[in-house]
Amino acid sequence: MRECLSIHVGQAGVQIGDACWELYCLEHGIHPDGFILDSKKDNLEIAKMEHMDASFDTFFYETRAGKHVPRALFIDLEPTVIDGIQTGKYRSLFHPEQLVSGKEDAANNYARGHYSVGSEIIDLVLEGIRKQTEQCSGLQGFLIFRSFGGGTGSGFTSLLMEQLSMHYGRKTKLEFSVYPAPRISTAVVEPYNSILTTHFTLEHSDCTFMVDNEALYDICHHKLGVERPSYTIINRLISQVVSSITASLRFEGPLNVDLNEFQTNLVPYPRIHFPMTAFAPIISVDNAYHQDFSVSDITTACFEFSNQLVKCDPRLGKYMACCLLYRGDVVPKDVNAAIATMKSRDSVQFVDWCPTGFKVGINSQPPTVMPGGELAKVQRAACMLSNTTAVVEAWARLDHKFDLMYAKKAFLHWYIREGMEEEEFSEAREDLAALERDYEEVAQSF
Ligand SMILES: Nc1nc2c(ncn2[C@@H]2O[C@H](COP(=O)(O)OP(=O)(O)OP(=O)(O)O)[C@@H](O)[C@H]2O)c(=O)[nH]1
Ligand SMILES: [Mg+2]
Repeated sequence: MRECLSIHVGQAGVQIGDACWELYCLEHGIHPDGFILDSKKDNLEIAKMEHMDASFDTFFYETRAGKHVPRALFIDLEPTVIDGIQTGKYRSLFHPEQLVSGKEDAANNYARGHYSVGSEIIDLVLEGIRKQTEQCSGLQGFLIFRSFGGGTGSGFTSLLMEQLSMHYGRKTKLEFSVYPAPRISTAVVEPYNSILTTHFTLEHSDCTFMVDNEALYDICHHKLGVERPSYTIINRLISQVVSSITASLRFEGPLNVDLNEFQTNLVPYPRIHFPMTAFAPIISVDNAYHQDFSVSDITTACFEFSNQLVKCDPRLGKYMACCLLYRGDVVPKDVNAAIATMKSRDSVQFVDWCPTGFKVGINSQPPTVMPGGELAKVQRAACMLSNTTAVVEAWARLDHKFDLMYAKKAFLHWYIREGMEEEEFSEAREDLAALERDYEEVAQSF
């Protein structure tokens, strides 16, 4: 067994978690109460008897009564977002101990999440994690979901990551992190929180998949025709991407490639661990009629700016690695042809120390969509994970915003008041400058 424990931190982490678990349940035929849908039950029983596909045990554990419980923990420093889950459609899916909340939030302040408020709840959270890991026979690692910009998402997560490294040694830690977007965020200090948390988690995180709210907002607006996309809609799109990335851990198949293998290919140096994600097709129910997307179409689309989940221009950078995760009705012959076409394009440049290899996984399960959602049901989809030096653009943008405020020492007193020292700001900022330089260096030719 290679179990994964998902940890959802702060509002963004919890709400994205809500969307992900809803989708996982639909994909595996698990009812909101945790029981397997009747129509599938017999098949599953047979499958289990033949030791076949019960692969989703990596993400769910089964109680003696036959209920499937997510291997997950939801954490927020204040109660309202978690209350939403406790009163929502999937309320009975989780054990109450999996939903941990405190009384007051971190008020967009990294220092409150990491020190004052966060430190009060950390033991309870670690105890919750310990209980979840007791249900595992061979824990593979942790998947951590959070925003960079929130006080809890930034501050508490970095506290938690340190603790996880301490207690669980080298167990893999993968992150899904929301990159702040001025258009939909409310806090001016998000660049501070983002830089601080990136610095303090850099050595604890093995791989961070960033999703940029600005990019997601635009995708929902332009591709799904939603005037003002809500978090619910944005999170559903994120859940599709998360599902594609985790599918190899939850389903079996001959062409399935384990996430570990992708990771090995994606991260050439420990610090250069922020692959960009792209997803295709993203098509609304209204527009899907009569459209068919070939393997070639979806592969090409993954290289298009409008399908990227982080705003940066890959034509300005070089690729270090490129992984394509297909699901649905996809055969290797078509994939090879599509990749050959992409490789011949001038816009797709690899660093010269890296073979222009593409790692490919195919999962035969077609994507599932949420009933009543905006996304159309399609027969096949692709998710591209690429480590490109172009993401340095995203860091440079944040660093610049940090500098503007920091030059005036604006808002610093809020952090100092909660026990932080100014040196931590300059230390974090210097580290991010070093990260920018690291990216420039790997792009250089010999
Ligand atoms: N994609 C997405 N982004 C979100 C969601 N909720 C909040 N955000 C973004 O997350 C950032 C704010 O962080 P939150 O996660 O709300 O904050 P928190 O972690 O709860 O921390 P505090 O409330 O400060 O204690 C902003 O950039 C928001 O745009 C969500 O459900 N989905
Ligand atoms: Mg909050």
